[in-house]
Amino acid sequence: MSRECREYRETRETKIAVEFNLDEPGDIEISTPIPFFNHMLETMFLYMNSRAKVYAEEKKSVDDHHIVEDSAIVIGSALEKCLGDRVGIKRFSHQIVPMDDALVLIAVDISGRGGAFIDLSFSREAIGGLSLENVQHFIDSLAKRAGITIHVVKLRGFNDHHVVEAVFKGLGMALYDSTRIVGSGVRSLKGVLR
Ligand SMILES: [Mn+2]
Repeated sequence: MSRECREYRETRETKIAVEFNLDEPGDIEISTPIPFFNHMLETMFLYMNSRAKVYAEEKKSVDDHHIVEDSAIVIGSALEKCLGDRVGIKRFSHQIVPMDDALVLIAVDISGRGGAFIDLSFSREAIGGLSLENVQHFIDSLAKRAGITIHVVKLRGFNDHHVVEAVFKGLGMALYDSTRIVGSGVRSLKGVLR
């Protein structure tokens, strides 16, 4: 089985095309106007063991907000569709990810009720064109659209690049792990996960 996730969305502000595969690693091509965001998306998909293509274009140049938000919406929507009825998935995963001085905890539940609970603090305003407030906004928009509960806690770290990179690595690893097929039924007493 190979779960292929695809989505395209165009608004007056952006044009975003996303494809990735939950079961096949491979080439990762990321193209957005934000250098550090490219680096983080590449990191996330690498640790998701997913080949991926993300193309994001801003139709009206404003700042990094629309690209980050809309990319998260499109990735989240592709993931939601490709998980379908969530039959057989492991559902939960938690990761504690070190990157030198940085140590970050990520916990996900593919619950069908999307929400993000994030405890991150930074000393810098932005890195490589990415406002650091948009790290939280990316995770929040992805969680809501994909119907996934995501907790992120910075345990320690003084280098903001390391902290953010540990977050995206952990997110990739948690999304990989929680989407593994471990059974044949829906892993919920309620019987549904959407
Ligand atoms: Mn880096």
